[in-house]
Amino acid sequence: MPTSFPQRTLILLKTDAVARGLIGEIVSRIERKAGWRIVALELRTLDGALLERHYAEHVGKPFYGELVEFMSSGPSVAMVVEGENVVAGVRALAGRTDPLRAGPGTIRGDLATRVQENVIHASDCADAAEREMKIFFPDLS
Ligand code: IDP
Ligand code: MG
Repeated sequence: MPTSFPQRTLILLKTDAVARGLIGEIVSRIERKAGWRIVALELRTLDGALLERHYAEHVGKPFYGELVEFMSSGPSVAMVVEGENVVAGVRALAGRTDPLRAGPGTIRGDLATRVQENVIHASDCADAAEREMKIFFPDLS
C-alpha cells in the first residue's frame, strides 16, 4: 500500500474568517505544509443555490437555515489545494467541527469558539473533494 498519494481538496475560509481578517493566518498554515500547493483561490460571496449544492447533505437539518444565512453574509475564500494526502491532512489541520472539541494547534481549536462560526470548511473525503471542486471551480482541469 502506498504511504502517500497526490490529491486535491476544496477549502473554504468561511465568512467569519474573512470578516475577522484571518485569511493570511489560515492560508499560511496551509502553505507551510511541505509539498502542498494552492492551485486555485478566489474571494467570493456564496448564494443560496450554490450553498444548497455544497451542503446538500445538510438540507433540512435544524441548523441549515442559519448555516446558509451565515455562509452568505459576506465574502468567503474558496481554494483548491494539491498535495500528498491533502484531504485527510487538511481535515486534521482544521480540527473537529465543534471548536470546543478541536484540539489546540488546529485551526478551529485555535481560532474559533462556536460550532457554526468555525472558520474553515474542508472536503471530508476524496469523492466529496471531487464533487465540491466542480461546484466552485468547474473550469479547473
Ligand atoms: P464539517 O464542516 O466539520 O464537515 P459538518 O457536520 O459537515 O461539519 O457541518 C457543516 C457545517 O455546518 C459545520 O462546519 C458548521 O459550520 C455547521 N454546523 C454543523 N453542525 C452544526 C450544529 O449543530 N449547529 C450549528 N451549526 C452546525
Ligand atoms: Mg462536512
